[in-house]
Amino acid sequence: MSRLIVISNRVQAPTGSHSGAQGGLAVALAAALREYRGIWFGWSGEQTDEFTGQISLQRNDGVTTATVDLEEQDIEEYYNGYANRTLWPLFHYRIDLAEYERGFAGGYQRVNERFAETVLPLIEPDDVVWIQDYHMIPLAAELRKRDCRNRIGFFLHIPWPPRRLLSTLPEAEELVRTLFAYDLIGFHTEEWLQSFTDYATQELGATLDEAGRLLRLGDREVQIMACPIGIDADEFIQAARSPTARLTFRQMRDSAVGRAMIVGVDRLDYSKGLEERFLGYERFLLEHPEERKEVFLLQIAPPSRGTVESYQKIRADLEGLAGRINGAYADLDWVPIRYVNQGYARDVLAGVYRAAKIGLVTPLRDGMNLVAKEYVAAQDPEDPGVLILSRFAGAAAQMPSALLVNPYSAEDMSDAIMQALRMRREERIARWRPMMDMIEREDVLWWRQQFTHALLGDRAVELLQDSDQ
Ligand code: ADQ
Repeated sequence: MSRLIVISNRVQAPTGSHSGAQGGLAVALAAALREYRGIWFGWSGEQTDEFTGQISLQRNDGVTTATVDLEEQDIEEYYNGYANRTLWPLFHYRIDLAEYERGFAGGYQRVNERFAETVLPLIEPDDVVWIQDYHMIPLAAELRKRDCRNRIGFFLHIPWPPRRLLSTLPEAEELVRTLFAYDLIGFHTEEWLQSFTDYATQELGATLDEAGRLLRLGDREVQIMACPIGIDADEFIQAARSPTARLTFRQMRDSAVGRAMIVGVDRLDYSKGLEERFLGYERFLLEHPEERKEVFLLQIAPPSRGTVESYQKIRADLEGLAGRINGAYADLDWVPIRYVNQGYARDVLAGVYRAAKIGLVTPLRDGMNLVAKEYVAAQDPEDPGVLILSRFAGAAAQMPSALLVNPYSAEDMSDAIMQALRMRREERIARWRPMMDMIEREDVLWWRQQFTHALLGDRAVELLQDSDQ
C-alpha cells in the first residue's frame, strides 16, 4: 500500500493542541500524514559524535516520525553554513550577507547524500515523496542516483531569487539542475515561479511548454506550480475564541489604557524588516506629534539561529534602535515601543492579534508570511483591525485589500499607520472581509490538497481510500 513520505530539515512531532507554539507548516504536514498515513523524516536537531544513520522512530498523535542525529561538522557546514548563511540570505535577495564557501557547499551536498542513504530503505515502491524547502534541494537527485523511481515533489517555502542574483552563487547551475530530478516543484507565488523558470530557461537552456507549467531539460520533465500556503483557519479561529485568547485580549486592552496597539510578530530575522519597521514607526511619531500618546507598538520577536553572526547583530541592532526611540520619545506615562523577545502559545498570540488595531507585517522579502493571515483570522468581524502588509511578502498577492506598503520607505509606512488609525469601521470591514474569505477558502488543507493532488494525480483518491480502511 502506498504512503506519503514527507522529508524536511526539522521534524516536529504533533502536540495535538492549539495551546502549543507549533507553526502552521508543522500542523499542515502532520495533517497530510494522518490523511495519507506515512512517515515524516528529517534531522532530530540533535548532535552526535559520528554520523551513524541510525533512525529513531516515534508515533505521536497519529503521525510517525523518523529522525537522525547529525555530527558537528554537518551541522556547522550544512545547517549553520549553506542553509542559513548562503541560501537563506541569497534567496531573500541579500547577497550582501550571503557567504560563499566551498566547505559549506560540500557539507550541504554530504548531508543530502546522508539523508538519501538513510531514508531510502524506508521508501516502498508505491510511496510518494514530498520534500520541503531549501535545505534539501539536491535530495531527489541523490535518491535517483540510488535508483529511487518514486514520484517526488518539492515545495519551496521561501522566495526564489531573480536570475541575476542567483547567478552569483558558485553552485547555482548545479543546484538548479538537481531540481530536474523532481516530478513537481511548488512555489508560493507566480513571482517566485517565474524567477525559477527564467533561470532554468535563460541559464540552462530548459524549455517551457505553452501553458508555462512544464519545464524540460534533456530527458527530464518537471511540472511547476504556484500554490500559496494557508493557515489552519478553523483551528486559528477556535484559538481566537478560547478562554486564554479572551483573557489575553482583556489584559492587552487593559494595559493599552485606551491607546491603539500596533502589533508585529516575527522570528528575529533580517528578512522580516524589523529595523525598517521601527524606523517607519519612528517617522510616524515624528510627523504626527499629536498621535504620540495615542498609540504604541508591541513587537514580539523571539530570537532564532542565534549561532549565526548576522542574527546576533540584528538582535543587538534592534535592541539599540528600540532603546534609542524609547529614549527619545517616552514619557512618564508612555513608552512608544514594547519589545518582547520570546515565543508565545498560539491562543495567546490570537488574543494579542485581536487586541491590536493594526497588524504591522512588513518583511523586506518573504516567501508567504503566515503572521499576516493569522492577524486577519483573529479579528472581530464586527470591528476588525487593519493589516498593513509589505508588498514584498508572498501574501500580498493574495491580500490586495490590505494596506500594501513599501517597507524600505519610512514615509510610506508612516502614511499607512495614519491611514489605518483614521480608517472608519465600514472600510475596515470592507477590506477585511475578502481577506478572511480567502483565508478560509485557501487554508492549509487546501494548500496540501492542491500540491498532493498535483503530485499524485488520480492516485490521491486511491491513497485516501486506502487510509480509510
Ligand atoms: P517563517 O519565516 O518562519 O516561515 P511565517 O510564515 O511568518 O515565517 O511563520 C512564522 C510562524 O511562527 C507563524 O505561524 C507565527 O505565528 C509563528 N511565530 C512567530 N513569532 C512567534 C512568537 N513570538 N511566538 C509564537 N509563535 C510565533 C517560512 C517562510 C515564510 C512562509 C512559511 C510557510 O519564511 O515566508 O510563510 O515558511 O511556508
